[in-house]
Amino acid sequence: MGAIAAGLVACTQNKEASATQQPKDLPNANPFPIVISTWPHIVDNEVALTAIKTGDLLDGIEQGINSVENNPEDQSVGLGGRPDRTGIVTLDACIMDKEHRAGSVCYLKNIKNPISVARLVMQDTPHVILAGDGALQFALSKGFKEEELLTAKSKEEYVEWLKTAHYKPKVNAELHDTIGMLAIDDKGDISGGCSTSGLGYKMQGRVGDSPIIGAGLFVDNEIGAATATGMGELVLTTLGSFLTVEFMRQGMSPMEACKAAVMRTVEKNKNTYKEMQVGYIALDKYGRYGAYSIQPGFQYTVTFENHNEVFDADSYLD
Ligand code: SD4
Repeated sequence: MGAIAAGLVACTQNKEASATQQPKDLPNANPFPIVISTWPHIVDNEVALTAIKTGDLLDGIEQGINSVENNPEDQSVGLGGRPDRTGIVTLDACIMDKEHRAGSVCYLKNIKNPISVARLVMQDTPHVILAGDGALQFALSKGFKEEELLTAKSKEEYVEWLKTAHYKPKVNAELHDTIGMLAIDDKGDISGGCSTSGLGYKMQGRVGDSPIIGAGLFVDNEIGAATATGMGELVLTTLGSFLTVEFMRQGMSPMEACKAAVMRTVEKNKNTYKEMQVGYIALDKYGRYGAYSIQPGFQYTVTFENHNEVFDADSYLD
């Protein structure tokens, strides 16, 4: 078995991996840097990897996520994101770095790169979260330009949706709303980011898990990082990314930790989880990674030198 294949089996497919398995026992770790992201993001992960190799870790996270935010064909994030039920695109994003600093924006309108604004909140303000008009004013003061984010395609779908205005949030491989990205550089430092237009046709003013540190994203450079996708309300009420990192702190592998966090969601939402999707990806200090979701169909992308691949996450339901 090749080095890469061995690492992948150990990290993503070994459902039976013992909770006590130690990193030193793992065969052939993959080369650093490593970038992982929720959903298929081959091009964007490659952008991140290149930026990490030529610049630094945070540049990689920011530029990788910018690559999705700038793509009008991607209706999950930034330009072209699906609007709320009043037809307005509102964006949420957060970033967390190896120094345990964090920045976030919520309910940001008309600025297509919320992850970049979140980075500046982290670096240039005494705060972690800026919301709404304050976030917009801050972005403008930093030179960001306002633009219409609702593309013709997203508008057309929204107008169609208005005919019934039936709200049933659905998250699957075709219909998802978030990129969460985690990376470890060649020094073994970890950072991550998360950006979203939130659930399509959400109520006006709704903010999900994605900009909330501990819910949509958490990084602890001593342990690892995790990020979430899916029904934000369920991630918020279990602080799922924080929980996943804490499970890794207790000795679980990334995949085991993602599974344990999903199981917490299932246990706490016994009557509703069958209709809901929540998925986590995680990366640990040793470069191991894993993912798990409630429903099948959650995919994630793993990228390192000479390797860029989309995987199906294991899931609780078949
Ligand atoms: C939210 N977690 O706003 C996001 C949505 C998402 O794939 O991840 N969709 O609740």
